[in-house]
Amino acid sequence: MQPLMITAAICGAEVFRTDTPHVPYSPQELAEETIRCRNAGATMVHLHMREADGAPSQRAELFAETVALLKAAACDILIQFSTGGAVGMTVEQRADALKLKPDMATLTTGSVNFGDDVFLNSPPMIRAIAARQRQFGVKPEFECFDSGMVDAALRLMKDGLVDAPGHFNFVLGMPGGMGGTTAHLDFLRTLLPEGATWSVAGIGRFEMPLAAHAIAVGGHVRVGLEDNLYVQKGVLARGSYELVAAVATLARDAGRPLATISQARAMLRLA
Ligand code: KMH
Ligand code: ZN
Repeated sequence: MQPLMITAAICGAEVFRTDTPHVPYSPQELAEETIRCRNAGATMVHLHMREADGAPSQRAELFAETVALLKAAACDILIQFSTGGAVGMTVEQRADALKLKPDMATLTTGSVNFGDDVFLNSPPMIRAIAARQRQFGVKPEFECFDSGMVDAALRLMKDGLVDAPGHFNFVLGMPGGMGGTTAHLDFLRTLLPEGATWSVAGIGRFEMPLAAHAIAVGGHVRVGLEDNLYVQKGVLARGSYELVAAVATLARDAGRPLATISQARAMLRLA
């Protein structure tokens, strides 16, 4: 079994200080939280940005500042930018920061009801983001909220718009998307091409059970305040690092070693 990669999704676009005081907003706070997650065992950080008042943002200047702080602190972690941003953002807003050439960036391969909203990803929008990722040599992580999104990613491969076999992240248990049981995850795994890597991000109460299942069956795991605020029922996590630490403990108990950064680069076929 491959060593385990843990992605820390540290702020997202939908979690605010009114939900938890522990969500980072500024580049300084994002960098400090990333370092705590790295120290707890994270291999990759999934980044969204926030303006000073907490408003979701995809401004390249904020991404650049956060990356510069991580580099200055010699934090050796893979950096993944969101291209999902927040519901309602344009493709131009969502994809601008790809010019900074992060290690990876997300690519959601379909539209999905997102709470009471719609997270819109029409085929032309998906192709435009994929093309910009290819332009800057940024590897996509296929963000799949439903099984049809796996099929859509495979179609992009067939059409030569993205490279096979790819890395997939299954986001499960969000109202409007695919459910968060191990049966849902096990079905999705059957759809992947030979050699693909995958992780799972369980939303809310699905986070840790799906993490434990992924550890057992050879997948990888994403956790963090973007997906779940609680480290135990009713107990707010003091940061995404506590959720990363909980996954690291599950992995240790299961006898699954954590990936080094160079192992993660090799598994993900990053340069
Ligand atoms: N905030 C959601 C609308 C991604 O990062 O690529 C989209 C999202 C997915 O979080
Ligand atoms: Zn995200």
